[in-house]
Parts: sequence; C-alpha cells; structure tokens
Amino acid sequence: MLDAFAKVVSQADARGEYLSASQLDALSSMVADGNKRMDIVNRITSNSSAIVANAARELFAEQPQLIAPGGNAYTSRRMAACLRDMEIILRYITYATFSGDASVLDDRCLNGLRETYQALGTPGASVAVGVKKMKDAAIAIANDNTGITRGDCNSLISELSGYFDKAASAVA
Ligand code: PEB
Repeated sequence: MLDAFAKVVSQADARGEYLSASQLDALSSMVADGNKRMDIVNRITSNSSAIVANAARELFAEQPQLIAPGGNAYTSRRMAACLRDMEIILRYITYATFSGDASVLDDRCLNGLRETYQALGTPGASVAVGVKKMKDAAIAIANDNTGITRGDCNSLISELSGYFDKAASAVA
C-alpha cells in the first residue's frame, strides 16, 4: 500500500536516482491542492450512507430481478451483504483519494473481487452499475460549490472518477 509520495520515492529508488523535477512538481501541486483533497474525502465520508443507499435503491429500481425471489439481493441477508459491499468499495475509494494513489484500493479491495463474485454467482456487471451510481453521487457532492468560492477541482474530480471507473471495471 503506497501513497503518492511513497510511490514516487520507490520509483526513484528503483532507478537509483534523485527525485526528478517533474516528480517534485507533481507532488508540489498535490500539496497545494491538499485542502481540496481533504474536503472531497470529508464530504464523501460524511455522506457515505446516503451515497450507498441511494445508489442501491436506483440499482434495484433498474434491475428489480435482483430483489425478486431468487434474486442476488433477495432476503435481508443478501441485501445486507450487497449494501456492505458497496460501502466497502466506497470506503476504499476514499482511502485512495486521500492517499492520491490507487494501490490501497487495488491491493485490499479489488484484487480477486471479480473471481469472488464469479464464485458466489453475484452479477459483477450489476455491482459495476451500483459503483457507477455512487460515482455520480460522489462527484456531485465533491463538486457542490454552494456557499464557497469556486476553485479549480478538475484534476481532483478526474482522479476521483478514475478510482470509481477502476472499481467498476474490476468487477464488470
Ligand atoms: C466481497 N461479497 C460477498 C462475499 C465477499 C464479498 C467476500 C462473500 C462472503 C460474505 O457474504 O460476506 N468482501 C466483499 C468485498 C471485500 C470483502 C468487496 C473487500 C475487501 O472482504 N448482490 C447483488 C448486487 C450486489 C450483491 C448486484 C451491489 O444483488 C452483493 C451488491 N455480495 C453480494 C451479495 C453477497 C455478497 C457476498 C448478495 C452474498 C452472496 C450470497 O451469499 O449468496
């Protein structure tokens, strides 16, 4: 598990070189945008229950077979497992966003997840739809500039969006 700083250090060390100017520039802009990054993580974290519940509700409205008798989220036990899975994925996305690096998401959440769903008979494509719905909600919350001065969050939003895309394509 790496963060953006440890990643660059390990890459430089593997080549036996000092940190390059472009690496320092990239990290320097990460530091400069640090408050925005923390704000995004904080907003998603404090709205996580609503993000998960709304995404699941929309998923089940679009794919009612999941909650019909025999469906993959039918019975409270499976419904609870499904909501829990979405919560886990969102939580690891907040860790990756905080770290500025996908490795925590990859190593501790996505690695082997497709195979797990195949073994369970859980439809990964439906999980991916749920992740996409969490993405839309999280981006709207992260981008909400009500009551604050609008700054440039484009690169942070595209980084965030990349973590959701990575999670969705890891299971679809
Ligand atoms: C991954 N999910 C499930 C299981 C595991 C995971 C390991 C089996 C063990 C259990 O039931 O607890 N666990 C989860 C995860 C990590 C982890 C992401 C990462 C660290 O440790 N059912 C649906 C939807 C979808 C869903 C499409 C969006 O209809 C999920 C939610 N996951 C789902 C369901 C089960 C499950 C288990 C329903 C239970 C499957 C079953 O027992 O039939």
